[in-house]
Amino acid sequence: MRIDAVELHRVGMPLVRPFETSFGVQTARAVLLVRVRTDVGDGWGECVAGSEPFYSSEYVDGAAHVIEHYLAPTLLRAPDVTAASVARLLAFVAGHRMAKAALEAAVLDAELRAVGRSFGEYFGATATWVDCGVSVGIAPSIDELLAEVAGYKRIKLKVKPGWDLEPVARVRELLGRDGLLQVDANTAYTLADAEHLKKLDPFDLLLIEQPFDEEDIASHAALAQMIETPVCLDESILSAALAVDAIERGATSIVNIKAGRVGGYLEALRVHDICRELAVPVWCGGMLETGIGRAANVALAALPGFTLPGDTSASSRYFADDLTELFVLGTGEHAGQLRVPTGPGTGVEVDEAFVTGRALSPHVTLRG
Ligand code: OSB
Ligand code: MG
Repeated sequence: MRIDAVELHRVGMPLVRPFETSFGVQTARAVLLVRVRTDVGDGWGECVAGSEPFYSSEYVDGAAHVIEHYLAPTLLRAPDVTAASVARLLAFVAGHRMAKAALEAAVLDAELRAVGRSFGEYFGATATWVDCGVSVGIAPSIDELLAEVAGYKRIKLKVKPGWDLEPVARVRELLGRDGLLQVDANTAYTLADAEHLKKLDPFDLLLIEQPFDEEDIASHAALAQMIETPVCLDESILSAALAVDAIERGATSIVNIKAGRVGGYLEALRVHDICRELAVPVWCGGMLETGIGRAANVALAALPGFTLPGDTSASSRYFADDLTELFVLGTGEHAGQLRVPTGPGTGVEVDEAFVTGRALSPHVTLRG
């Protein structure tokens, strides 16, 4: 296809409750969306970068800048673009994976809508419903935390030094022995905390996610030798090649897959495929996505290697309203699950009036 224009939209999405992690408290998302206008139709992609460079080095203003000045001009100059060619076309820019992923997703959305195929079908989804987990921020008190954790297939607690053993013990007590429970430290510890983290062993956690720095594969491998709880990397897994490296070094025995973090859904598929070959379970991470990113994540989570519930929560967990139809948990046999969209592209429709009404600044249109 030929890309005629790339639009950048910034939308303010207030959160229904503050979301606290070891890197700070968030009360709203300033979402960067890209729309590609092509000769076969339009497509939308969501950039998962945060407003500030705390989870990763990427952030919204940086992503918008690199798209405007480097990435979009390249796609606009290319005579023929497909989702499968976007990563190669943009490889001359180092890093900026979340920015690249947003463009690739938009191109894929346009491409699939034009032929009436869904993301799930294109990805090779095998499930029609996916099990959902919920990520629970650091809460002001344990009682408030306990009030938040109902209805999901598994609970993930955000932890940091000073907020770990006690909340984990209390939630384990609430869930009972069979409840699926895991923790996410977002790099808040160092290897000097290994003895402390070992005290999590009796709580039978599914995994501990990213206790140490993004670059510190060696310490994760060392910790994995010292504790019973499986170590799972998030921030460190920036590509399929890095996933293989971390697995082979014993630093991660389960992998969190986030398409934005690895540069797009196509690289996310490669992470899935190689982990499946290596018999390493994967699960779908989340970045507080609107319906655009959530739809694509749910489709990804429907692949056969996603054997653990993902951070694919209902929209209402984060937002009172959304720029697409809401994702609502199923009932009965589908309690704690979300249905995989089957419509063309992401399978959700973007409400343009919502995008305009919540715009944080006038949108920018880039043309070739
Ligand atoms: O580490 O998984 C993370 C949100 C923003 C940035 C990083 C993370 C998260 C979450 C929320 O844990 C997951 C979700 O979208 O439900
Ligand atoms: Mg994480």
